Amino acid sequence: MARILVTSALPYINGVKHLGNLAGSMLPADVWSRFKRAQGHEVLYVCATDEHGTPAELAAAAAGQDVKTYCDEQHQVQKAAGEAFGLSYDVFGRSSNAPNHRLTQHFAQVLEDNGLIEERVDRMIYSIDDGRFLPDRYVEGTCPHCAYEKARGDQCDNCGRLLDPTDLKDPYSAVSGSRNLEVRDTRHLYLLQTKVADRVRGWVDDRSPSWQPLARSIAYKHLDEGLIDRGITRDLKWGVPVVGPDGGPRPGLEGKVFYVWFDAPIEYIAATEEWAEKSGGDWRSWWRLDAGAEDVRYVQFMGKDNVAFHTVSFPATILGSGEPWKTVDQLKAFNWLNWYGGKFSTSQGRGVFMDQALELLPADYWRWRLTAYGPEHADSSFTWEDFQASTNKDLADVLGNFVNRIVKFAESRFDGVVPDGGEPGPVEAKLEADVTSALATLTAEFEAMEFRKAGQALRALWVLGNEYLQEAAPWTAFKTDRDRAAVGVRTGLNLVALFARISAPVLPFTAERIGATVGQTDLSWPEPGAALLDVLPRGRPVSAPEVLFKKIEDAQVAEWAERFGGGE
Ligand code: B3M
Ligand code: ZN
Repeated sequence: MARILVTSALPYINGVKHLGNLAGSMLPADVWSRFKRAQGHEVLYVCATDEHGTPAELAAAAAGQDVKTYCDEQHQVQKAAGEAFGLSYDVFGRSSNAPNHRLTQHFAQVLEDNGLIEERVDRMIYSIDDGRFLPDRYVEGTCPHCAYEKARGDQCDNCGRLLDPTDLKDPYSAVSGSRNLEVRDTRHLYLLQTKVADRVRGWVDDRSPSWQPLARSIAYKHLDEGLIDRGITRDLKWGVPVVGPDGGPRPGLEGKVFYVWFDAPIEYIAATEEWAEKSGGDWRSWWRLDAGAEDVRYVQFMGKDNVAFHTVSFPATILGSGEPWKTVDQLKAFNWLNWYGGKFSTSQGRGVFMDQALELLPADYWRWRLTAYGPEHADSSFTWEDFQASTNKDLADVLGNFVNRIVKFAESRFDGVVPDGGEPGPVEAKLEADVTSALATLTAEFEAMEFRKAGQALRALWVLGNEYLQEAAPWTAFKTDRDRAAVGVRTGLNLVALFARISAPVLPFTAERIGATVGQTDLSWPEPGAALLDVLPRGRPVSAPEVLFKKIEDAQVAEWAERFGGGE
């Protein structure tokens, strides 16, 4: 029994997330958490809405709401969408809640006590027409590196580089579009990352050997480019206020707040505090090395654009504090899910969003597609045609058909119970060997967080079931050798129970329904070497499911392509 802390990148509050966000962080975090829980480990999966910064302010303004009201509403909307997708987080916190305010201010204070924070007068873009400074996403313009014309002040969506608003060429205000901008002086806090760069590199050297190449290469790319001192405060109203040592306004920085990327990762810890407040759990035992967290394994899931913040910036905060905080052990990064050839976009409403997806089909259809064919080691595209294929060929034809066929046959020919009689023969012995080895592969792929490979290994097990039925053909045997047919049906029903257990991390809703057909409510992960094909008690009633997966018709594909756009 291990203690495993799982976090997925915290979704910005600015609207329901699209399938790309889901596929690259929350969904794999959920699948893996479910896998680990099913093995009997103690898992704490922490997520939250990331509610500060320019994304929140801009989205609230676009919705015509004040930021607080907007965040209150959108938090509930995202929480509901996540739950409807089966995301099994133990807590879905809010970075705007009190624990994160306290903890963010605490980190800033200890960093300052350690000589790692400095006040500097900055030259920042000020919009004369808007009457305000334009930090981060408030300003857009042309990327100095790749010439993309809609780069945002904090990061270029095209080349992924982190930017400073003053880097942009031909900048304009994202609020008003005004180009009537000037550079003005404003005072800010800087985190002296140059002073902790060696420590951060040492930490990455220590941790990254077990990371996959994507995360490791991004981390070193940023380290090799050289860490620079980083402004960690902003001229915004909404956020964690900058305070002095006494907790009151800090002279010279009144009315300023911390930068969203400074407080957001701290929310991983603060959300755990929120969890503790509700559950009576001990958040320190997950996060403080001096309170039991040495034996915690900490795994983070995120899209590749977030890796630099998690491998360099956040560690700079944590290591710079000099306090005994738990840092990430395993970091699993994902590439982009594209919408046909192009990008999903929240701001432009391009693609399918979590709430819309569930209006079309149940969560498990999407969970399968996005896990087994997700953007794992390379960017991948979502298309309606591929979605139709994976649903019809994998879920309906292979898994759904198998379960339906064997349970129906048990109903019609064996009084709707797990039949007694007969002895397993060579066909069953071969099946047992094949299943055991395929299950070992599946377990190893999940263990290694290789989700696409795990998906294929899972499908391979479902296929073994179909092949077995083909060969054992209990419907034919039934006419001449009832015992032989009984063995075939019994073995098939045991496979149904097994499929419920091994499909549960990816298909939690359907797995329960599949399990219910043969009375298998225990969906724990099978132990290696355990007997698998003759464990259901003989005589136990079984009952065929309602259709498990409906095929997607060509007409639906045409309708959705029309409604959501497609390969334009
Ligand atoms: N909200 C960015 C994103 O959703 C950001 C992640 C924060 S993780 C601490 O891509
Ligand atoms: Zn760029």
